[in-house]
Amino acid sequence: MTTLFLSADRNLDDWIAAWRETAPDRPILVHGQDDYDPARIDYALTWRPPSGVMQTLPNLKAIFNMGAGVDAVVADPDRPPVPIVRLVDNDLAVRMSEYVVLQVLSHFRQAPAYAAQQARREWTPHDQPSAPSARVGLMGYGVLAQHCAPILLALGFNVIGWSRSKKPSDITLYHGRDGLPEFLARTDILVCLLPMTEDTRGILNADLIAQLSTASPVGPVLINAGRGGLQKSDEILAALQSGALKGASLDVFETEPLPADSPLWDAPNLIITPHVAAVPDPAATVTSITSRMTAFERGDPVAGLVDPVRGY
Ligand code: NDP
Ligand code: OXD
Repeated sequence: MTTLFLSADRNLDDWIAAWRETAPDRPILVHGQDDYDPARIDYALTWRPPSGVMQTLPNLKAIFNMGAGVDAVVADPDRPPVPIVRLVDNDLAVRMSEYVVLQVLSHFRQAPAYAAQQARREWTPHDQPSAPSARVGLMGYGVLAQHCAPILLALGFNVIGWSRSKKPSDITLYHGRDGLPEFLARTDILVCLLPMTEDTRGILNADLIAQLSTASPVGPVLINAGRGGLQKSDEILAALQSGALKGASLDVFETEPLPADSPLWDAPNLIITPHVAAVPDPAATVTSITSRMTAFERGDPVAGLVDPVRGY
């Protein structure tokens, strides 16, 4: 079974090395580097695949994505109608939890304010609420958010979630558009871990921000590690400037890299990171991908199978 590495913009060197080390019995070819016969390709291993290539692979059996978000794969209208498998991996979940906890604590412990004071050599303590008084709302309660929740709970935060469907959960979980207003009204620090779909595009906007709780002295805060297309950047910028948002962390942007002339770079209390919330480690990740290829070949259940209608 031959796998074609297919990415428009990811440096694949580490992935290729990890693959050759971990799965020497599974041949790989790299689009853009190797000459190959399209009829030989059984699997595509994708990250933001260049459009038009997958449709040239007549014997493609499945698409395995190098990331959890498959929006760039689903967006290719000409891809063959084969199963898409997204990345579900413990290493990725741990990394996302690190990012989320770092950002929640940064805003909760008023790190941007103290950093600004330090630059001015200013010594001014601010009142610090206790963690149980702050409510963290996990928007999108999937694999990654469910890994974050117990860590935030262990720190003492109140944690609630919002998902598309109703499902059993250890935390209070709201669902669907009907459940959104109550979820937002009970959220001081919003963490968005939604996938990018037609339903979620632009959901992080002024209207949503206006519905967040203003009860906590450290909120409302918005953290987005999902996808840039979920956010209306100009509305987030305006909310930061007006104080409607006390702080924000954005890891993802509609245009990446974020252009140097974007006004977001100068927004108050905004922490910008360059889409690094959870970057999969190839060595750790190749095994989880190849083991799911094996499950797929045996006809066993495959974790991370994407529903092409839902788009995630
Ligand atoms: P999952 O598919 O496991 O979880 C997605 C969650 O979002 C589910 O709870 C789902 O609801 C919910 N959801 C989807 N659509 C809607 C909707 N219309 N309304 C309400 N809830 C909705 O994904 P992961 O947790 O694995 O990953 C989440 C996203 O994080 C990825 O899609 C990717 O975009 C992003 N990501 C970003 C990274 C970074 O470095 N910045 C790294 C890795 C991922 P339900 O449970 O009902 O299905
Ligand atoms: C992902 C990402 O979707 O890295 O995994 O953004």
